[in-house]
Amino acid sequence: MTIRSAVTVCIVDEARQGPFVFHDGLEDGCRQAAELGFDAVEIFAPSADALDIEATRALLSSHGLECAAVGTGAGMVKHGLSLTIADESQRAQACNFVRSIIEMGGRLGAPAIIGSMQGRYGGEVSREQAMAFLRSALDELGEYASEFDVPLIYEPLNRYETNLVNTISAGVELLESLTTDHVKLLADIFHMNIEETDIAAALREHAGYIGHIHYVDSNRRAAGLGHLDFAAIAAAMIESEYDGYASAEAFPLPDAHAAALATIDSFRHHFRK
Ligand code: LER
Ligand code: MN
Repeated sequence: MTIRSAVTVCIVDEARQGPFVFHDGLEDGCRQAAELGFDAVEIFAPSADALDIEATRALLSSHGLECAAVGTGAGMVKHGLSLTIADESQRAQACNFVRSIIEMGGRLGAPAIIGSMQGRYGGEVSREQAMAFLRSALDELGEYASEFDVPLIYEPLNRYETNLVNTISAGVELLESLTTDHVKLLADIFHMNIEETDIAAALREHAGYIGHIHYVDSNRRAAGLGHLDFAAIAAAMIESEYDGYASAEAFPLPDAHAAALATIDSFRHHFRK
């Protein structure tokens, strides 16, 4: 059983204000992550073409880093797409965008994350219809991910970002309704702080379904810079034998270096004692 540390690197211009620690290019992010002793980086890229896979592998290995995961949110942020959008051809485009990111991640040994690309129901699309679109996309994309020997990571989001799946238990219900078993959940502690009754209890109860964790505090600052009880959260992760990354998807506050440093300090304090 191992819990490994990761930190986010965003190279999407449109997401400069987003909750990612490093925003100054992949080389800079990898150098700083390695200097601080992280095991991995999580990469948020504008498209699959934006990364030269061989060069990225070389960069990661020169720093002794793994790729923890890759984000698909640029499909929403840059192109306004989602897997539950009413228009069939736009849904197909969304699916193709995610497929391309799954392939990019797969070639780096990393799973892709479906977060904001799940979209939301409303207007012409009923809740039932949106959930049917989402299930069909996750079934197809989960099977595609398995071709690269990685899971697909699905992330419940708080109520202000989606009206589809807000809690880990609702995520488990969704996974149980799929035909593929290659989809795992992302437990984002920031979203959980808004939606769960008890964060540590939810992590314990649904441990078998959780494949990735966004390790971040109540205010979306680095762990330790908000008001969450990370001793209880870490104990739940350790005792439920979580085997995956604790990845800092946090705002670069007060600056990127300080956010990364606070994260790795919290990580070492709770997981490497
Ligand atoms: C969005 O709020 C989020 O948490 C990301 O990980 C998913 O796009
Ligand atoms: Mn997240």
